[in-house]
Amino acid sequence: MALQYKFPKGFWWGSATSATQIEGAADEGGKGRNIWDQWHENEPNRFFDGVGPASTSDFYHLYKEDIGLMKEIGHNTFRLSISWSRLIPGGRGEINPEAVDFYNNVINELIAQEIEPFVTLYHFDMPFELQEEGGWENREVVEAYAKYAGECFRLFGDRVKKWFTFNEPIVPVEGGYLYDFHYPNVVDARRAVQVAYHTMIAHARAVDVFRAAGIEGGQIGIILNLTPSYPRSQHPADLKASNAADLFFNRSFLDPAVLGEYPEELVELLREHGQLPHAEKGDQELVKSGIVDILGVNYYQPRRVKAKEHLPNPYGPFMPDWYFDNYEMPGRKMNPYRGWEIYEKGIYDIMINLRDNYGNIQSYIAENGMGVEDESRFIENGEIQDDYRIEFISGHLTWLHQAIEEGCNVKGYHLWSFMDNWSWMNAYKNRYGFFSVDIETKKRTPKKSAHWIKEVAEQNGFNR
Ligand code: BGP
Repeated sequence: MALQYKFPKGFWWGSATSATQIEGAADEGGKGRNIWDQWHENEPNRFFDGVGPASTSDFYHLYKEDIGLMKEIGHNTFRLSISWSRLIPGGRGEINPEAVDFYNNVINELIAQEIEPFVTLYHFDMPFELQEEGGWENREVVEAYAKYAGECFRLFGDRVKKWFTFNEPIVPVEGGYLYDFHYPNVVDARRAVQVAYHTMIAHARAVDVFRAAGIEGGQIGIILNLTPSYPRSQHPADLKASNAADLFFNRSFLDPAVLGEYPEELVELLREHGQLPHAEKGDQELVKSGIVDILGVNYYQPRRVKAKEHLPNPYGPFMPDWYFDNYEMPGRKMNPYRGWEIYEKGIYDIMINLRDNYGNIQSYIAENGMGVEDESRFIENGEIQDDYRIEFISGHLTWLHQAIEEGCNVKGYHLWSFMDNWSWMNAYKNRYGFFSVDIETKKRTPKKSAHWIKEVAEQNGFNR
């Protein structure tokens, strides 16, 4: 019998992770320190249960078994990131040979198992020494990053063909410089804008270096958490609010990465408030040269927006959310175990937008997933019965399938995440994996969704 939702031949099925969240071995193998190691040391109480990044899920030691499990559940792709502070402790200078061995072993094992590595260069993990120099506020750090990227292409580009410069670059801007959930815990919109701008410049420099490296069959992209912005109503004030949120949180990276330039409206808004970042001569051309081949899309939840009810103090410091309030739409479907909205059609709306306004760029779902607190309450016969996750994934895949039917150029799906992992300040609070991880023993156990995705990958589709 024909499958109800059959995906195009060659569709990528896999899951996504990042170095700091899974590797552990934070002080092993010659790794340097990154901002997470340091922040946890300074303020352990800001992390859920006080748990830091020291050992996480221990992929550093268990990668071979993990890749075996990926194979078992039908993955043909796996998304991981390289830890800058592991490869180049301190961020500049000598390469750490133990890190080269580790990443070579991981990549070779993936390829031996016919699992395509999708590799991110930067997933929130600034080497601490470079943060001390100002991190992304300092243009010299951009050059250090370009060198690091070049080393990655040189060392691994013969085998890795799908590269991504950044994961969710807006998140360190929001977290580190606006809303206090990433180091360095600054709240200053002017500095946030500079950090965002330099991140994009760093992206463009890495793309330049990538082009110069001439990696045969290689493609380069960026991974953005595109959060569709839905207004409360069609009232002009709500529309304006929703447009502003879209400009700040989506288009500030999407437009330069895919179209090679910033939206004029965004530039105007910043100019109006005297918030334009410091730029250098030649930057416009540089941003143009950073146009990507491929785009990774992370989608968890939409942003519902209404016009600001109380006008902000015009004499206070400028903040992007001056322009909108979040709107708690009555009746919206919520993830009862995490508090985020679930809106499956958002994934379709993102794809239609990319098709119609961004040249139908080749894209992948680089993250989509459902975080759940304390999944042990769902154990039956020794296995977590995560039917809610199966429902979450299939709901999103149904809309992704619809987008593909309508001509969208989306080629794969990565669940966040392969296994439960350490999630920044939330540590192990929200569990996302196809496999659960006992954080003491590091034992992996498949959840019901692991068996389900195996079948989906093997049939290249599913019935609902
Ligand atoms: C995304 C990040 C991931 C991961 C995920 C889940 O924004 O790219 O690194 O952390 O969010 O987040 P949380 O554990 O806070 O639910």
